[in-house]
Amino acid sequence: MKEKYPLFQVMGKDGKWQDQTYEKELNEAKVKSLYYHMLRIRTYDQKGVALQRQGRIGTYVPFAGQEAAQVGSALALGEEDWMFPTYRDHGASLAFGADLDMMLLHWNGRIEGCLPSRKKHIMPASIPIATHLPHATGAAMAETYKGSKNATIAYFGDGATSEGDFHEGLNIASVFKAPVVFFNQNNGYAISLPVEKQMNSETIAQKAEAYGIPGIRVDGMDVLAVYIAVQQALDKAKRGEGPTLIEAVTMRFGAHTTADDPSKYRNQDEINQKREVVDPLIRIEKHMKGRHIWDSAWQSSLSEEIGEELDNAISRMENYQKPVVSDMFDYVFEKPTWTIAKQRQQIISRGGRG
Ligand SMILES: Cc1ncc(C[n+]2csc(CCOP(=O)(O)OP(=O)(O)O)c2C)c(N)n1
Repeated sequence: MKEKYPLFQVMGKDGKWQDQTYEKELNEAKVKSLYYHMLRIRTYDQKGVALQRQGRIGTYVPFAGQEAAQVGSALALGEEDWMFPTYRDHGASLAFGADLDMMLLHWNGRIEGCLPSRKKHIMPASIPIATHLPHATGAAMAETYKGSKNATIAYFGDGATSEGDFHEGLNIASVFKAPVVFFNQNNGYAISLPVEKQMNSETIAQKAEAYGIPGIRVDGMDVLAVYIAVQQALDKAKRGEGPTLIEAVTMRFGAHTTADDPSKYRNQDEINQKREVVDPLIRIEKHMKGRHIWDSAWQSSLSEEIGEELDNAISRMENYQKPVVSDMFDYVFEKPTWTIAKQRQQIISRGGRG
């Protein structure tokens, strides 16, 4: 099956052109923008893990290693397209235009950070695995009924493809030719379960065959290839030619979440050695150097600007007004159940700010 679904690459592992067809489109400005967003979300992710370790935010979901997959896909979207992310795709959301302050408030456990994005069509991150795939199909169908040309992208992991909702989402999208791109990030693990134990399918892309839609396998460490593959799938969707399943083969460098200890199920030394070789930021840097569009002064000032932006946003998060305890209960159901109403009352009577 790997021969039938070859890995699409625009850059080789050494950063050199593998496929120069898209050279014009991947001009200096575009490549610099892809690099900027990857560096921004890498820095944000490092700070996220550090903040959690220092007890300054709650559980955090790292995505280091998946920056090319997340940025390449997000930057291929049109202004009015819809994004359905999971808990791990906050890098993609930020690259698409999610509000940084709200994102940090979300990780800080604040209700204000859970409100829908004001800037872009970004749905709240799905914590249940794959339940958002039928929703994404529905949103895509709604856009068609409205007569718009907006497409939808739905993110999910390798583990999600074992869920019933994956099947339902893809099948209905295929039957109704919904303008949706199913963007899988195969990072090799569903928490501690390696993909080889998750399924007997050699690839995830081949699962598209069951629904009669195209399946594409792309190197998820190659930001240029991801950008091109997603853009082509979105264009196809917008032409009314239906959905595509894309498998971006990638790697999660860190833990599943900060509540996970990956050393229990994989060899950290091996991972650390491997990440040096496959790091998507190093790959695009090599590519840019090869094209003589790398400028270390530009990179340093970018790095400084991003650090400052993040430090200021973190300080705003920490100086944000104190949380209201009843927020924990008020947004579960439209009308609280008696159990929730009782818990709310108990906390407030113990001195919580209601
Ligand atoms: C419906 C459902 N079942 C189980 C879980 C518990 N759970 C949280 S993350 C996870 C693994 C998901 O793996 P994958 O889809 O590969 O995505 P990744 O975390 O690697 O991005 C599971 C089983 C859940 N959140 N939702």
